[in-house]
Order: sequence, then C-alpha cells, then structure tokens
Amino acid sequence: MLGMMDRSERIRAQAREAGFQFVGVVTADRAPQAELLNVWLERGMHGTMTYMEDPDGRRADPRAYVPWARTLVIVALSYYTPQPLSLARERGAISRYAWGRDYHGEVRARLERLRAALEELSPGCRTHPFVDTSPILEKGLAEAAGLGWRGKHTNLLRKRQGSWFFLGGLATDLDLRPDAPARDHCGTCTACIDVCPTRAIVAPYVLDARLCISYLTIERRGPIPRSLRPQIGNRIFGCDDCQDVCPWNRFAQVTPVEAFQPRDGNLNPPLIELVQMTRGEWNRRFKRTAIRRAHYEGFLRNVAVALGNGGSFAAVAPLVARLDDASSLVRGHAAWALGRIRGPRARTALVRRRRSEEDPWVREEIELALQELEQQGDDARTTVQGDAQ
Ligand code: B12
Ligand code: SF4
Ligand code: SF4
Repeated sequence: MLGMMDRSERIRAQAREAGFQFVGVVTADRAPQAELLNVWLERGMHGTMTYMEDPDGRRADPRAYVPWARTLVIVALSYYTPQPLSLARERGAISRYAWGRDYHGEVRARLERLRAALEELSPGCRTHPFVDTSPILEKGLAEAAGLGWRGKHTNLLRKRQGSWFFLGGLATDLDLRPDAPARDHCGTCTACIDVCPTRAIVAPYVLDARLCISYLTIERRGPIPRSLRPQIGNRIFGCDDCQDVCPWNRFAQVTPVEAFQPRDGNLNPPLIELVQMTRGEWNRRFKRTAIRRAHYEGFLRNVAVALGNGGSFAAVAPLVARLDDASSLVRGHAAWALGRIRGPRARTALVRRRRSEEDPWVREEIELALQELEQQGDDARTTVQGDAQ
C-alpha cells in the first residue's frame, strides 16, 4: 500500500511523464475568492457569456460539480513558440494560443494518460478530467495548488516562466498531499494594465470582459460595439498584449509540443485573403484549431473591423462584395469598414446597398458609414482649401 506522500509524489512525476510542464494538488474545497465570481457576474462583466453564470454554485465549489471529489490535480501545458506577430496593417494578428492545433484535445489526451497512470497506481479510484469548458475556476484553483499566481491581467503566471500555458486537471477521490499556494510577484508593476488597448483591466486583478478584445473577437456573437472597433487594430482572434508586455514572459521556454507549432497561414495571414474565404475554405483552413470558436461569421466580422482599421483601398472591392453577404453581422461590419476607408467606390456601394437593405441594424451601420464618408469629404475639402490659401 502506498502512503499519501509516496502516492502524491508519484502522481506529480506521472503528470510530467504525461507531458505537462507544471503540476500541483489542491483539496476540492470551495474555490478561493469564489465569492468574487458573483460580484463579477452581478456587475455584468461577463457580457454575453451566459455560460459563466453559476446558479447552482458549481463554479464556486468543485464539489457541487463533482460531489465525490476530494482533491484536484491541476496541470499546465506550455504553448510558447517564439515567432513574432506582425504589426503590418494589411495582416491579421491571431493570438499565440491559436497558432497551432486546438489545445482542448492536446490537454485532454495528456489528461487521459495521467488518468490511466492514476488508475494503475490506485485501482478503483475515481477521476474526472476537465479543461477550459467545465464549470471550474481553473486559475483560482491553480493558484491554490501552487502552480503560479494570478497576475494583474488575471492570467496565471509563474516566476521566471511566464504565462504562456494552458490549464486543466483531474478531479479525484484520492486524498493527496496538497501544495502550498503560490505567492504574488507582480509587485509595483502595472505594465499589463497600462498597455491594454481598451482599458479592460479596470482594476488590478479585475477584467471587465465586455471590454476585452479576446471576448469581443472570440466569445461575442453579436456586433462589436462601435466605440471599441478602432482600438482592435489588426487583431482578428484574441489578444496577447497584456501578456506580451509582462516581464516574466521574457523567460518563457519554447514548448516541446509539436502540435502547438504555428500552422501555415495562422501567424500573420493577409486580411484581404481572409475576407474572401468561403465557408468551406474557412472550415478547411482552420480545422482543428481554436479559431473555430469565433464561427465563420464572427471571424469575417473581425476581419472587416481589421480592414477598416487598416484603411487600405485594396480592401474596398472585397468589402463591397461582403455588403451582400447572407449574414447581417458581416454586412454591418463591412459597411463600417467601408466608412473608414475613403473613396467614391465605397460611397457608391453603400448608397446602392442602402436601397435594398432590410435589416434595421445594418441600415443604421450604412447610414453612419455614409455620414463618416461625408465628414471625411468635408475634412478633405477643408484641407485642400486650407492648403490653397
Ligand atoms: C471566461 C474565460 C475568458 C473570458 C474572461 C477572462 C477572465 N479573465 O475571466 C475572456 C473571453 C475575456 C477570456 C480571455 C482570455 N483567455 Co480565457 N478563459 C475563460 C474561462 C472559460 C473562465 C475564466 C473565469 O472563470 N473567469 C471568471 C473570472 C471572475 O475569474 P478570474 O479571472 O479568476 O477572476 C477573479 C478575479 O477577478 C478576482 N478578483 C480579485 N479582486 C476582485 C475584485 C472585484 C471587484 C472582482 C469583481 C473580482 C476580483 O476574483 C475573481 C474570482 O476568482 C477559463 C477556463 C476556466 N474554466 O477557468 C479560460 C482561461 C482563463 N483563458 C485562458 C486564456 C489563454 C485566455 C486568453 C489569454 C486568450 C487570448 N490570447 O485571447 C485571454 C486572456 C485575457 C485576460 N487578460 O484574462 C486560459 C488561461 C491560462 C493562464 N495561464 O492563466 C484559461 C484558464 C483556459 C485554459 N484552460 O487554459 N477568457
Ligand atoms: S487580452 Fe488584450 S484587451 Fe484583453 S485585457 Fe489583455 S490587453 Fe486588454
Ligand atoms: S505585467 Fe506586471 S502587473 Fe501584469 S501580470 Fe505581469 S508582472 Fe503582474
């Protein structure tokens, strides 16, 4: 019979053998700071992510989700690869975590390996794997399990290793030795708060998801609020700014996971190529990547916003074609983008579409885009006259 100490150590070693870089154990009590989840929800900071609502307390307390759980083995899988993101306006920026294969399957496959090892070690034990989609406050529990601390940007990070890793875990009915919680090493740094393009980190350690570009480009299904579109720049799927500036990420080690190497075309794809993709092409190109979470229409919405921010005339023709898209979401954002790009061709197309458009929200977008064009026209005339004087 293995003692608790031996078994805990063996499980830690097996987690590493299964391919995880970091591992920790926490008792399956109420998640730390779980009450703040309710404050966050009451303030509406989850936006349209209704799946975050917690009517039966399952997020706040892992035992309400897995009643027989006694301990949680929390693991981290690194996804850092060193390629830089392009700032070129004609190219889209996709978040680092989505460059390679979808992480859910990668974490899950390794959890299954760990699960099998655990069942061999303790025959008859019960285990339940989770990664991302389960009602588990993964960051809070990972912090309690000593894996790292939640930084002011709210992601979990480690001293001299950074934050480029995914979290997941196994709920077990085993009594394992828990780890000591990690300590906070943010100190007086505020780099992540200062860099955020939309001021989404409303206070240290508090993220208003409604303002976060990651939420706006991945989780939000409807239109992106107009006031936030300019700040999105060329980001078409997620955002890494708050982690890119974090001093601890300078020490990040490249992941050994081959599946997380950037796929061709995921790093800095040309926006004009993307806006012209058919649904079939999109499905094929982004098969088994996290990008699918945005859905085809949501992705085109993001690309249209990035093209509007880029301001290139070369984008006018493909955006004009999207004015006739079957999706009102895509038509509305294409109209916005055309309003941002100057030129008579954009104006003519918007006027034409205004005649047949039946969706009230798209009509409003077209009206505003035309007003924008009028304004730009006035500005241009003023400048020319001013120059002549
Ligand atoms: C919903 C969600 C999002 C939302 C909300 C993010 C958030 N910070 O809550 C959105 C869509 C914005 C998002 C974005 C991203 N996500 Co996300 N996301 C999740 C998910 C599914 C739930 C997170 C959650 O519970 N949020 C609820 C809030 C309340 O939790 P919290 O941050 O721990 O909040 C605490 C603090 O705010 C604190 N607090 C302290 N003081 C105060 C004061 C007040 C007044 C309040 C209200 C709260 C508060 O208490 C809260 C409760 O514990 C997890 C997976 C999971 N099941 O856990 C992945 C997860 C957190 N995401 C992940 C990733 C990778 C990302 C992105 C980096 C992706 C990208 N590149 O675009 C960004 C990062 C953005 C950021 N700065 O956080 C990883 C993080 C890995 C890591 N190293 O930490 C996770 C763990 C997925 C995984 N399995 O790997 N995500
Ligand atoms: S992911 Fe981007 S938008 Fe969201 S908090 Fe970080 S810097 Fe701000
Ligand atoms: S950038 Fe600074 S404040 Fe933000 S998480 Fe990193 S160390 Fe903490």
